Amino acid sequence: MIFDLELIKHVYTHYQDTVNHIRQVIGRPLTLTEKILYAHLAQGEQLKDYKRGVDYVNFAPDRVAMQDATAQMALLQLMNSGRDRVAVPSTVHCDHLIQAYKNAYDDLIIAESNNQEVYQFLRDVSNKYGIGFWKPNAGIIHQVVLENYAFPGGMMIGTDSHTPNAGGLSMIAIGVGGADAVDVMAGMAFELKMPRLIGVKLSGKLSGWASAKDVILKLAGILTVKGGTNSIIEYFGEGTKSLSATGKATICNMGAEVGATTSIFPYDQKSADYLAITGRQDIVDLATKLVDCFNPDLAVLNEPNKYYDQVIEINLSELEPYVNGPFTPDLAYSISQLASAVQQHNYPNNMEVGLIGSCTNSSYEDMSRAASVIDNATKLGLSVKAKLIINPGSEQVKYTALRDGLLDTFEQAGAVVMANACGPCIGQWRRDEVSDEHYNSIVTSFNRNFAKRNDGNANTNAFVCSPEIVAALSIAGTLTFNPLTDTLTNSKGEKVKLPEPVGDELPTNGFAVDDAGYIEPIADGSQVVVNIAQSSERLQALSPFLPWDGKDIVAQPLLIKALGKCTTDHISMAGKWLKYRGHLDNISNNMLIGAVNAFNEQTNFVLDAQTNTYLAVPELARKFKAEGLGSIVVAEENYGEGSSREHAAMEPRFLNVKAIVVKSFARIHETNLKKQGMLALTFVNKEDYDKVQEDDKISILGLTDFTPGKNLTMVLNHRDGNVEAFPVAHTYNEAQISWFKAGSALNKLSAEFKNS
Ligand code: MIC
Ligand code: SF4
Repeated sequence: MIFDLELIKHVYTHYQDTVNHIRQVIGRPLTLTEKILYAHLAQGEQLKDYKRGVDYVNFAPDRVAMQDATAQMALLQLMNSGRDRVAVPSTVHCDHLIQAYKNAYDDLIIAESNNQEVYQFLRDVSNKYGIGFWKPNAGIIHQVVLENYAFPGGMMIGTDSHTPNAGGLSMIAIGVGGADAVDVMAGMAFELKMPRLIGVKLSGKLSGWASAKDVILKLAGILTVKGGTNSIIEYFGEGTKSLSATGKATICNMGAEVGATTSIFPYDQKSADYLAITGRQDIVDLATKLVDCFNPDLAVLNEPNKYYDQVIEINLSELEPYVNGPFTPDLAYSISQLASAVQQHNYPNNMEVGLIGSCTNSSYEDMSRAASVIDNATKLGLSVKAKLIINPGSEQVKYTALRDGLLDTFEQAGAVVMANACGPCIGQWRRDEVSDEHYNSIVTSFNRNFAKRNDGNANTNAFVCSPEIVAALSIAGTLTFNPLTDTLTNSKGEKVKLPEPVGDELPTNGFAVDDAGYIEPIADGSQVVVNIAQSSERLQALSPFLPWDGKDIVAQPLLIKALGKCTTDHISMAGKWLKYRGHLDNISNNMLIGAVNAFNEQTNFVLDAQTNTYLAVPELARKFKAEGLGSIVVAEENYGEGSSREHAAMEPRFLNVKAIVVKSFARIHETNLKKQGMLALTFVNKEDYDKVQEDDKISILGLTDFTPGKNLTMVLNHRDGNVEAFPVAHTYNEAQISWFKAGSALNKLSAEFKNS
């Protein structure tokens, strides 16, 4: 079955004319990104050459996808929006809430029982509002979207930061918070700052141990975790043509790790092959006629420096495998540098667990190449030293890999195959065998490796790499092993070298699946009643946030001044907290518990200056709230990096934090804060961060004249009586200021629906 075929036909009908028109109006050759973005301008939005990195533009995405951990909050907001049916095709995917423990079968039974209430809620709301529902074990959102919904030249948003995965099939796919998704599902536009364009020219061809993943691991080292902020990465050049569609998706997926708004590849034969084998020949027939629309103009290819804001070149023929980490995905070591880095930094060399899967690397090709490494090792008399865990990306990949014997290869070598779900990638991993003091290394084919992310242990050093390198390092059981050059000793005492991985990009016998796990919403959901039990620990109906009181923020205490990296995993941890994603009050108990207090370098231990005692961050915030006080959060660079989870913005809003003042923000998080009616501000002079003291009373002045482009003033009243004042900047436009005044974007939206 092809989803949305009518919609896609509709999108394609005038595509060529639209692109011609855009080129004419803009008056220059177009990049691929520009073709798709401008073809999706919202109704009423003027077609003109928008200033990249400056202008806010309204778009009309074709579809929305949500995963279960973010869908709960998104759908709770949708229920308050005043709308009764989604305006664009939307789906919910149950992938984040299944804990990996024993094996796929047992874990699924436990997940279905533990999460019954949440799954039922998601299903009911999906039925009511006409949303497609992918049940638990159907697969990870981005893999399922790639297999079923992504189409060249389309535009989608998804409540997950790795939504850009669909860029592998030439779709502009952007990760957003739930509030953005609600706008689009409610029939409103999606607002985005016109992104800058980073062109990445790929030449040459991959060979040997190098894989698509290594392109983005290398790029992460070049761009760092904030180098892609407010940018779209567009890949071009001869090298793109040799990469499989799923390999391209891997690269686009992990563009999230450099902060990119999204990433995209041009449409080519590999895209067509993938669409065809996943049952979408009709789309190929249509898209093939529009190849020019789904590729950059020739003039752009000839003079990329003229059309992209930055151009980076990567020669695939010279690419080495990379292993990035620990604790940040941009610490890139090529495999030949890794051994000395391990020694120099004292990373635990004993590699204890290898994990293959996640939305980044769980395609058939990934499984097949990793299985070839294991198979070769077995034939050479080598065993797998580390524990090996596999999470297939979708039921379709799993079913096909099982049919083709790939899963047998893993299992015979001692690997455990878990559910088709996120599992250990998001801390849904019951790793009973190690304590939290245990200093150890793991390698994963995932995309992120922030502290505590996988097993909740701050002493676990997680490294990310390709599935084939995970397999090789798992066989060796050490980080310092370089499969390109080193040998291992087999059961007979012989020194053997692992042959290079080989694999099938696509299954020779096609994909197969018994039950892919999709449930169509009922035609008329108006009678569906969505129940939220008053006593529920997991779900809580949302009460609208209060509107702004019309006053400046005066003399509020500091809640925490965070030191160093403060990702959404630090602000609103996942793992065991995922179960509260539908209950704002309960999940607020994890607010900023992972952030490091700049004054004592401890986590979740902040000064209550009134009583001179130290409390947990949420506890102190609740105390202030109970006393009718607000508070201020101060932090450093790229605050809110990582996930799209809007809980990281809603929790401070709920606990009465008045402003988040940082050196810089990650894109999705900054928008999430604005949407929830929070103040997201940046230091004009980054050194002003140093002036903030633990027992300060902080004011934010200028709100009565809150205007786009005009700085506000932050005043620090130090305990010794000294006062320091300095400017703080913001990026709010008129509409966003109106959200702040209304208390949240949702308040504004529902008021508009009531009045219409
Ligand atoms: C992640 O990889 O961090 C997540 C969990 O998929 C998040 C979404 C979430 O927090 O639910 C993301 O990437 O947006
Ligand atoms: Fe799931 Fe991990 Fe992908 Fe996030 S990054 S969607 S947790 S597999």
